[in-house]
Amino acid sequence: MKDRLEALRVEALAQLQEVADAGRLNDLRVHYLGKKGQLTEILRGMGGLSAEERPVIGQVANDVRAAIEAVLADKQAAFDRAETARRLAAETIDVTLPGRSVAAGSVHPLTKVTQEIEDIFLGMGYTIAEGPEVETDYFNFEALNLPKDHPARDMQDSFYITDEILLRTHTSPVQIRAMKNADGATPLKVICPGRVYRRDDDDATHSFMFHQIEGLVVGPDIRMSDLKGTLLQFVQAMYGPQVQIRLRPSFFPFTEPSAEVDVTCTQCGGQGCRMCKHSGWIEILGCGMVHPKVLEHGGFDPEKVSGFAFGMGVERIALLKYDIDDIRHFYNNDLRFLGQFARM
Ligand code: 2NM
Repeated sequence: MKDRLEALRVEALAQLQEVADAGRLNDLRVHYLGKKGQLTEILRGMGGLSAEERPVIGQVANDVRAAIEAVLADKQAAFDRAETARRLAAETIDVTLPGRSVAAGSVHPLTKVTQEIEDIFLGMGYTIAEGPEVETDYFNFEALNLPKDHPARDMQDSFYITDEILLRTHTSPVQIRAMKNADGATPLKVICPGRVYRRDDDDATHSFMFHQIEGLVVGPDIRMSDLKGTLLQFVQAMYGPQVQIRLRPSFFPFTEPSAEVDVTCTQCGGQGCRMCKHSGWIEILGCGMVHPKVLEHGGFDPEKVSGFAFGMGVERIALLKYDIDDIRHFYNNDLRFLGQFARM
């Protein structure tokens, strides 16, 4: 048995010397040392040995196993090193090559302007409210002091879905909903951004769909001076501390009195230029004191509280801010246009 073990050692070591790849090395490992391998096969005869022979043969078997394992390990390490070297040679990368740039998008200019306006009013303690774009006649007109036969309904031709349902023509219905939700509690300070729809023919300054932001404050003793101070605060945050405002009397069915608000031209500072058509002023929003009937529809007692409201077109603010000449640029999604706002 000792001779067979020695012969196995000689044979195994000779074969291992010849091995040229890791696959063959593993085959030999299994062949000699595996569970059904040669060494196990020989050791199966141990049962027939005497008590004196058994430790001697056991020692020899362990030596043979150790010798084979040592060569296997050496060979395996050599193959591993060769494989690593091969991969290092094959997989070299040029770390000096410029990276492949990822096409990154950018925030749409209308989104940017909307967020800027939102941030200013959030800073003044307002909350933001949103509502449905498909509205009922009641919320879009009736509650805003525009009864069915009111001539002012002709001012905004609407997209009707049924007699009673239409695409909202302004975001004011959201403010009626905000008032009802407040359930009479004051102060209520809210701004409502969103899409609105009007049956206009599209041109450089009109679109059948555009964006509005409207603001509303309701509380005891809210006055026109609060409105004026708020708007001055807003335009100076938006355009700079040098900007002034003026209010011109106007008419809206949902406010009384009503006014249109101009800012000193953001381009020329009031000297007169192409942008302000040489007037020094640019109109940017409409506003007024909320009509008593509108407060009632909102669930407030106009004898106890008052409110102011204002509304502006986001497209108009963005056109002025970025000196863009055509509203349709906002909707075409031409990357050459949109890309210009990536870092503005
Ligand atoms: C404007 C101009 C004036 C306005 C009124 C209301 C409401 F719902 F509180 F009555 N929201 N927005 C308003 C007033 C909007 O946009 C040019």
